[in-house]
Amino acid sequence: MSFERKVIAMPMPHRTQMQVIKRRLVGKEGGERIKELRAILAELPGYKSGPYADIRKWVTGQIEESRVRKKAVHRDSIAVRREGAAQIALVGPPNAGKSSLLQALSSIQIKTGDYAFTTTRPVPSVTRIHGLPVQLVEIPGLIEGATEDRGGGRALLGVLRGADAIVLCHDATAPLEALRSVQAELEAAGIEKRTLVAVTKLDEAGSALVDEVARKTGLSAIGVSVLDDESLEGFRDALWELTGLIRVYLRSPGLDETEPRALVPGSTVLDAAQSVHHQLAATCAGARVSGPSAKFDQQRVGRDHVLADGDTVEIV
Ligand SMILES: Nc1nc2c(ncn2[C@@H]2O[C@H](COP(=O)(O)OP(=O)(O)O)[C@@H](O)[C@H]2O)c(=O)[nH]1
Ligand SMILES: [Mg+2]
Repeated sequence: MSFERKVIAMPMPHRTQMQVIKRRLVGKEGGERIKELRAILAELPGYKSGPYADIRKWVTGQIEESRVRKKAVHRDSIAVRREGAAQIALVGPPNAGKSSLLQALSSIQIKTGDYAFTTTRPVPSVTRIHGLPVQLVEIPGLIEGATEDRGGGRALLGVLRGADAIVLCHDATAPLEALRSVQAELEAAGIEKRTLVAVTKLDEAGSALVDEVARKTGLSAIGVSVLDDESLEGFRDALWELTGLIRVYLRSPGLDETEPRALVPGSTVLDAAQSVHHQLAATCAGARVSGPSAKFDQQRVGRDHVLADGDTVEIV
């Protein structure tokens, strides 16, 4: 039985009760939110009037709202189950080399072809970057008029909305207008995410093109060719940077991790402990930190110490 559950069963002012309920709902969406709301409803005293009746009414209303939202979300998206530390969508005109990139970065087999619309559904694939899994999702042929749902574009835009970041793929041998129309589509749909332009098939063009694309799009750009392993490594690094996450190596008694954990920037020692187990967070008094956020190796810090990318953290 969780801490929150016990709290809700105790008599307490209804204002506090409301706060507890809201805290239980933080971060819960769709079916998960509805399930939690139902559980809360079952735990509430069944008074027909007074503050508890108001709370019941609020919870019931939330169930209904969540149901409507769940349906709307489902209609407008082709669900892509999230996996890994972050989800990055690969967008671009047909033939931009999206499937080839996905294939080069992971072990899955994807159809590629010289003709348009080889791929018709979003294709997710997990790639490991610096020891952490990152999900890449190829968004097939997002074309002009997607916001008006041409080519099933609206569902694809829904997937983009859910992604953490976007890679715009531009074929080095194609005119820039093709990319511009994709950019315009994203703008029209109000999608603003961290974005990187991948100038693909760089083996067929000079690297000066990368700067030109960056200048003309106003975005950072990186050149890549599936035929050049070094460029693929550089692309991986750029993808990690795009996630905006930090990598932290955690050590604590009974926890022997060789792979790092991904945390959001600004995470503290306490957040790191929490990512392992709330028990560890509860007993965490601080840590010994080595790496970019430490003044020296094994620096003893408190639980509020803010971590940085590449830190090694020994919870104490
Ligand atoms: N020379 C070269 N050709 C590539 C590269 N990446 C993809 N291609 C070719 O470009 C065509 C379209 O690639 P594909 O990955 O299917 O594009 P998508 O429609 O964006 O998924 C295929 O014929 C690929 O072989 C690359 O880095 N260099
Ligand atoms: Mg494809």
